[in-house]
Amino acid sequence: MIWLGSVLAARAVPTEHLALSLEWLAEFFVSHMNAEDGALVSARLHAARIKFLNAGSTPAQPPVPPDAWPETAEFEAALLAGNQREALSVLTRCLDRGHSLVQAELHIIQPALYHIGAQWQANQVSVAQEHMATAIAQSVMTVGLLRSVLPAPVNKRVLLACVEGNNHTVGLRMVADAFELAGWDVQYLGANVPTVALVKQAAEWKPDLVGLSVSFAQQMSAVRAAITQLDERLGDARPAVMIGGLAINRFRPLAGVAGADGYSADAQAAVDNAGQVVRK
Ligand code: B12
Repeated sequence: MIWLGSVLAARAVPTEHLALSLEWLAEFFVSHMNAEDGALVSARLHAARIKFLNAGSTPAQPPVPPDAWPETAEFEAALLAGNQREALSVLTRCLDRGHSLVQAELHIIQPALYHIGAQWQANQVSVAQEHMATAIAQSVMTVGLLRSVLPAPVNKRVLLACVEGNNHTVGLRMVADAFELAGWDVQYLGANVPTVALVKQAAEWKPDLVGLSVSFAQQMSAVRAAITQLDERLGDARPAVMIGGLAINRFRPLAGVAGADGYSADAQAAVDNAGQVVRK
């Protein structure tokens, strides 16, 4: 590995390409090893990638999603300036033009936060700005939900949680909004939910679907623990489990390692796929 690194460095391969090669290695090992070992190797390569990028002189390029709407730049500028009023006005204009909240979240708020994350990683955006941006994004999403018309209930329940160790809640909140706006009853447990508490809540509320958000490969062990404990406690009555989040979007093979019933890449896909994932 060291030899490979020096050869590549000597040929002046861009930092971000080298970093990507660590992701490919992780994907390879995840698909060729047993689940737990693969997740372990993937987590170490992932940590190495972050260390490498942070140490490098060339910052990684921000992953700008191809489907970011033009309003994203304006929205992102408002977030970074701490201008909640302007951020809300961008969102409101989109909703007034007839776009659904979920589409606006996916095509404006998500790409804006991804771009802010890349700039944060490159030290171009401060921790304070990132925190402020996240807080404003969450506030305007709440306003957007409150002004959306809720459809008739479909009599399905979804329980949503970030697995133990995951503090990234905004994506899961988007998933919650998408289910709300599709008529589901939603319970959203937020960040870093202890597995024991999650299982207890599922046993008491009896959802049709449990959705778990995962940001880092090593959190797949929390997914596995949750599914094992749901199986032990509820047996055949265990709800279906759908997983999603940054970790899996970056390393798709992770979706298969913990025994979940399904995976979806984003909030809209989660709702679209739910019918197939939920047990009859
Ligand atoms: C805001 C933020 C934070 C905030 C989160 C606050 C909050 N309340 O959420 C705080 C400050 C807590 C934070 C902390 C950290 N963060 Co952070 N964070 C971000 C940032 C900038 C935005 C996250 C976000 O909201 N994204 C937008 C949402 C909408 O996208 P999403 O999460 O991918 O969600 C979509 C899909 O994934 C999917 N989905 C998500 N969940 C689920 C669940 C289900 C069931 C389904 C079906 C689908 C689904 O649908 C969502 C909507 O479409 C990202 C940048 C980025 N690229 O995301 C970094 C980022 C995720 N963070 C990162 C890091 C490194 C950290 C820290 C380790 C930093 C540190 N040194 O402390 C800690 C770890 C905390 C932890 N233990 O979880 C890295 C992760 C690197 C990686 N995994 O490769 C990123 C990518 C930044 C970067 N470029 O380096 N972070």
